[in-house]
Amino acid sequence: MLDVQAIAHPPLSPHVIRREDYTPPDWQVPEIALDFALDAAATSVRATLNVVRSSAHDRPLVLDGAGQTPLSVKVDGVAVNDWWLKDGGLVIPLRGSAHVIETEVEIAPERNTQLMGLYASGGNLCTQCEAEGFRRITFFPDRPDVLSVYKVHMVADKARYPVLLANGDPIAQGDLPDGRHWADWHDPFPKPSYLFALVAGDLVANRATFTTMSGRDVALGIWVRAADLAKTEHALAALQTSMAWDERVYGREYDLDVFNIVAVDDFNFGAMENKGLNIFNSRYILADADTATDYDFDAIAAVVAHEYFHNWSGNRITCRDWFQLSLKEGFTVFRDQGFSADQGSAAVKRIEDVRGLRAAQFPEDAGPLAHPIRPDEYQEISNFYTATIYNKGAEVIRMIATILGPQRFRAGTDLYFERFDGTAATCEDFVASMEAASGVDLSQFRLWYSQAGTPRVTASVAHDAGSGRATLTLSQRTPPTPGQLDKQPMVLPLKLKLFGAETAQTLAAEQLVLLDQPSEQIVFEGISERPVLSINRGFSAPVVVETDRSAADLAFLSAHDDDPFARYEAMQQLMLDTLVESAANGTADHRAVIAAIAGTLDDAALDPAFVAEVVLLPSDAFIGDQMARVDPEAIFRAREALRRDVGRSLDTRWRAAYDAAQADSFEYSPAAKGLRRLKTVALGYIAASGAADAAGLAFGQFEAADNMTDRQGALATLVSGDSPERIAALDIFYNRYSDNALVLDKWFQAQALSARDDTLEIVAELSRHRDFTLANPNRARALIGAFSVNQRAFNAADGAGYRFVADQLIALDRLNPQTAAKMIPPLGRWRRFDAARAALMRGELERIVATPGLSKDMFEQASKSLA
Ligand code: 0A1
Ligand code: ZN
Repeated sequence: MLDVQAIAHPPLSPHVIRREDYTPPDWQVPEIALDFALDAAATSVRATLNVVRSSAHDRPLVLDGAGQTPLSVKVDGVAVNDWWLKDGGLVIPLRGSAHVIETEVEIAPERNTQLMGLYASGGNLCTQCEAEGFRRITFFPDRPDVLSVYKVHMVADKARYPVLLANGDPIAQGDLPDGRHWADWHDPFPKPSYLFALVAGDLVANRATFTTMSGRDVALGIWVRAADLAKTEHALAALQTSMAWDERVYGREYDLDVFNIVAVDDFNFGAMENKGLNIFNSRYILADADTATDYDFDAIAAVVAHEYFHNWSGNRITCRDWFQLSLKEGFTVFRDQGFSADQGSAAVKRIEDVRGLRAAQFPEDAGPLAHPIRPDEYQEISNFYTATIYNKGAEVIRMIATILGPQRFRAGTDLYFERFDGTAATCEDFVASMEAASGVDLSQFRLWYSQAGTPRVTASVAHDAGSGRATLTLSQRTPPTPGQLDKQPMVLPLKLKLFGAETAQTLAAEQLVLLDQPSEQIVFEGISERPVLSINRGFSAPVVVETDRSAADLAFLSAHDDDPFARYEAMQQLMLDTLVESAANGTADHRAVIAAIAGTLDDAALDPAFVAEVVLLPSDAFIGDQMARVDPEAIFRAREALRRDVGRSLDTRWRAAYDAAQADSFEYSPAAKGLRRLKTVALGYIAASGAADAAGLAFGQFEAADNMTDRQGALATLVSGDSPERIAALDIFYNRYSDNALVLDKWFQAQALSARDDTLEIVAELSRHRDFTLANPNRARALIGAFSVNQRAFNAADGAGYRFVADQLIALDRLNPQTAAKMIPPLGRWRRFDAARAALMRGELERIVATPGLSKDMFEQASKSLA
């Protein structure tokens, strides 16, 4: 069903919001009382706002709104007619310095397909207010620097909605004679409207108690449908672990008596940190061995931790305006990365995070949608929940931590929390706290907040054997990005070390170099043998490093470097050099890669989880990122040829690794996860080798699996092939899980990511499947989102992949603009392709921009992608 509110603001004359135009709010709202008569078809919302004029001005009160008409407006208890609507908002002239404003509106949650504001999901009612959803519920100054204490009264049918939750603490509840019941909640912490939440539903809780560092008991509850209760243990354990971790690592204690999490099936993002009432996409809560992969388990713990950590980095200290989004998001991602690193292998976690950064953020920084982590302007803020704000933002915090060292960094975060608790702060406030606590001058470092684009560093070492002197020359350059043609040199913290090429001894111990000039030389004395450079160890700076290291030197580092990330990186570079050459020339010498992989597999001292990461070839997309022009077919052929060769040449080793990784029964532990990972990687190489028994082996794994990791790993191998086992596995999988939406998403996604020639036909067919719907964001992303990152199928030379995705996004935009707009970037990569593909991609973007009734979300993404 169409969402009438979506149509209320047609785009086409884009309204640009600029950071430099920030002015403090004219009116503050220290208190708000909300009264909801909840019903899916028609919910009445009465709001009572205590408003206070912020300074000596004569401007009226302007409350944001989106499509509602007030049923009544009262000022100080008296109904008034002197108000008007402007841009969806409510304008009320007021005389005094403080007033009580009452408004009443009616909204229709079941018609809200945008999933912003109050909406229905699976028969329950829930809210999503970040960034600007609260204005779809009631008239309010919907901006993060207006902090209010909220009282919420809810009334609803008791049979349909037996559970009524909101932020803060429960105050009272009771029954009404007409079959309805009511509940009152009160949140004592002033908060911005984007952190408001309520839930009404038929839910049950998995409960526990957490005792905080000062001895207070907090009642924890994870609320789900009764049938899902058994799948909440992992999330509940992760919540308790996160709470203890934040006390230990950052000294942060939880501050309310209850902490509730609700899982919902229809959600635009991953989860939301509403004060005391987190609302989650159910994929980041529900897990058991039969339905969730190890990746899912890890992601659940990371997202639970992320949202919990926001209680301090986001809620107690929020953002002054949305340009400061990375203040809470970059810092909180950095915090959740640290948490996850502490739960298992820190090395593997770092590799995964960097792989994610390179897959999502580097292309963004190199394309038409590039923006600094603190943007200067936006049309639709929902489009700025990006890998740049989140993941590059986290890398920027990580660099500060690296430059300051652990003690001074902790002193800096303590000072930040102390100085800005209870306020709406800026990125500048964070950096200034770091400087004040450490004495380190971060003036030039601040460029990381204002300059977009990924810096490129070149590094080369010249060695003079006679004098024993080695000279390292470093230089940096940041490519132009839209609106920023000239870049200044940044501060790049580069951890580096020199090894002896013959002896493998350390010639120069690890040091942290702060490269802050366009170029610099560092001289090492007493270097008696030819040095091999290990640089950007631990990925200490989020940059691209170009070196003149030979294949032999990279192979050497892949075997000897004592920094696990650098070791992985050397292998990646060796593979990339080989693949790029092969994609360009149609062939390359595979021997160095094969030998290096053999050496890694033979190294018994290595953690299997780490081995599994190191022996994986870079993705098609990342190979393309290294090339002046992306040729998806050539890349695919080069990668398949290398996979086949590695599979065949090391067949015995893959089978040995595969057999060694068998486990008696499922266990979720870092060691068991590592073995499962290596097992499926080995299976992939056995299949790539073309071995006659590969499909049988995969099908055997599929059938025997007592967990989703093994089952999905086998399915992923089978779906790219052409065996009878492929059809059988897809059928079995579908029938077994046809009533489990999260697992069906995996079924759709596996087929969308397939390397088969007919993937587009299969995906188009699946888009008409009775279980496919664009109305559920997880399902839309599983099929359309996954297909658009399938480099070969999406970039089919005739443009059919582009057309299919554009058709789907145009349809999705009518329901859910936020989710549709997030899937525009693959079409915006046209500059990286040949003229024919570029024209086809542009054609689809132009068609999208010309669509009548297009949302401003889509308009911003598509029009900027064309520029
Ligand atoms: N603050 C959340 C992300 C989030 C943003 C917007 C949303 O609107 C649909 C939902 C969630 C986080 O960082 O987890
Ligand atoms: Zn967040």
